[in-house]
Amino acid sequence: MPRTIYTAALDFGATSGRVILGQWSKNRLTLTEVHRFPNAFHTLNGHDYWDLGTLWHEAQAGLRKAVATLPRGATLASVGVDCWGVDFVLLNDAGRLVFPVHAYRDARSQPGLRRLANTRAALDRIYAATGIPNVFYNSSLHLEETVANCPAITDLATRCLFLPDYFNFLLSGRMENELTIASTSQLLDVHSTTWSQEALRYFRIPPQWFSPPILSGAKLGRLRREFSATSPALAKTQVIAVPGHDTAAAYDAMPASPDGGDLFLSSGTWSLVGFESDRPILGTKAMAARISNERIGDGRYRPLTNVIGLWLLEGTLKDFASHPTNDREWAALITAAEKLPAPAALLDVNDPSFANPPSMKAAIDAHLKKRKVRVPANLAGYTRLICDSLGRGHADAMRAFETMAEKKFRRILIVGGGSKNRILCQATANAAGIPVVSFALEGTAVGNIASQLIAIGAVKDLATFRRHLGANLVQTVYQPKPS
Ligand code: LFR
Repeated sequence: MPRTIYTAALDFGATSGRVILGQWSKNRLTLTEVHRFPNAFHTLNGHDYWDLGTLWHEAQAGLRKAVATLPRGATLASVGVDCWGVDFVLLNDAGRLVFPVHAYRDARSQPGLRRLANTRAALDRIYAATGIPNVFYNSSLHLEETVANCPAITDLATRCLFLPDYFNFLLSGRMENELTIASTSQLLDVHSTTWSQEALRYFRIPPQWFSPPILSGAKLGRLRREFSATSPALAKTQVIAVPGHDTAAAYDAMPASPDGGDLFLSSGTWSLVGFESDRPILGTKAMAARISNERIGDGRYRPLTNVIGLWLLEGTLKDFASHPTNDREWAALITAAEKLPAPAALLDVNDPSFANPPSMKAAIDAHLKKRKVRVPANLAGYTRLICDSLGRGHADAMRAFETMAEKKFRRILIVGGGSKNRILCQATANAAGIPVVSFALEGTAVGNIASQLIAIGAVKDLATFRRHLGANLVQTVYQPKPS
C-alpha cells in the first residue's frame, strides 16, 4: 500500500455537485474540491426533470481535474458516488434509458400520496413493512405513477437503478442496487436487506426491476476502458459502491462519540436529523412523527426526520434581485440577520406549501398572513425567520426521538453547508437546549471517501476512521442561550 492514497468522491446534490479529491496520508484526510457545478431540475409541460447528461458531463470533467491535480506518478486508487435520495432511472438490458428521469419534487406523486394517506390499513401496513413514512418524494409513489400512467414501461424497462447506482454503472459497467440508496425508496423490507414484496405489490412495481441490494463498500471492479485508457493514473482505479445515499455518507462522516449520545444533523437543502441505531423505530407514533428508518451501509439503521432545510432560504434568495454570491456577502447577510430581534412567530416548517412553490417568498408571506403575522421587511429578516424556524424544527425532531427511543441526547453534531451558518447553529442549540458542535465539513464527500478507504484496506473500519477524523477536525461549539 503506498504511503499516500488518493481517492475521488463524486458527490451529487440537488442544487450543486462536487468532485473532491481525497488524500489519505499518516491517518489524516486532506480534501481538495477540484470541481463544483450547479444542479437544478427543469420543468417541461408541467413536469420536473433532471438533466443527467449535464451531470455526467460535469462528473467526467471533475474526474479529469482530479487526475490533473495528482502529483506526478501518483495514481487514483478508487472512486465512489453519492447522491441525493429516491430518484431513479429505468433501463433496458443494454443500459439504455427508456424513460425520462423525473425529479422527486414533481407533483406527479400527489394522487398516490393522497390515496395511501386515506387508506389507513394500507398506510399502517406499508410503514410496518418498510419503516418509511408516506412522503411525496418516495420512489414508490413515483414508480407507481409511471407504471400506472405509462403501462408500456413494463415491456420497455428491465431494470431500475437509483441515481448513484446508475453513475456506478456508467463508471464500472456493473448494474447493482446499493443498500443505503435502496432504503430511501419505501420498497425495502425494514427487517432484512431485501425488497419488500408487500410494498412492491401495493405499488404494482415489477419486482424483477431490482437485484438483491449490495452492502456499501462492495468493489464493482475497475473503471471502464473509456476512462482507464485515458490516463495511466486511472489504469487501476477501482469503483467502490460507497453509501450511495448522500445522507448515509454524511452520517458516516460524523466524528461521533461511541457512547451513542450524539444526535446527527446533516444540513443542506434538507435538514436530516437522526441517529444510528441497531433497530428500527416503528409503530403508530413513529409514523405520525414521520420517522424514516433509512439504512447505514452495513445494514443497521438511521432513524431520521427530514426537516425542510435550507431549501427555504435557497428559494427565498431567488426572489431577491440582490442576494449574496460570495463568502463576504454571505457573512454580511448572516451578521445583519443576527442583529435583528427574534421573530414574533416562527414558520411551521412542515407546511406542505413549502415543498415546491413557484415563489418561496410568496409561500412564506401567504403562510404568515394566514396566521396574521407581519412579513419580514428584507432578506435579513427572512434569513433570521427561516433559521430560527429550522432550529425549532430540529429540536422538535430531537424530542420525538428522545420519547420514542427512550434516550437523551447530549450533543447535536452538524455537518454540511448549514454547519457554516452561525444563526442556524445557534438557533438549533437554543431550541434544543443542548450544545451544537459544528464541523464545517463536507460530510457527504468525507463519508464517501471513508467507505473507499475501508474497502481498499487503507483504514480498518468506520470507528477507526472517525477517531482519526475527529482528532484533526476544527470544531465550533454553540452553547444554548436563553431567549
Ligand atoms: C438529501 C436527501 C435526503 C432525501 C432527499 C430526497 O440530499 O438525500 O436524505 O430525503 O435528499 O432525496
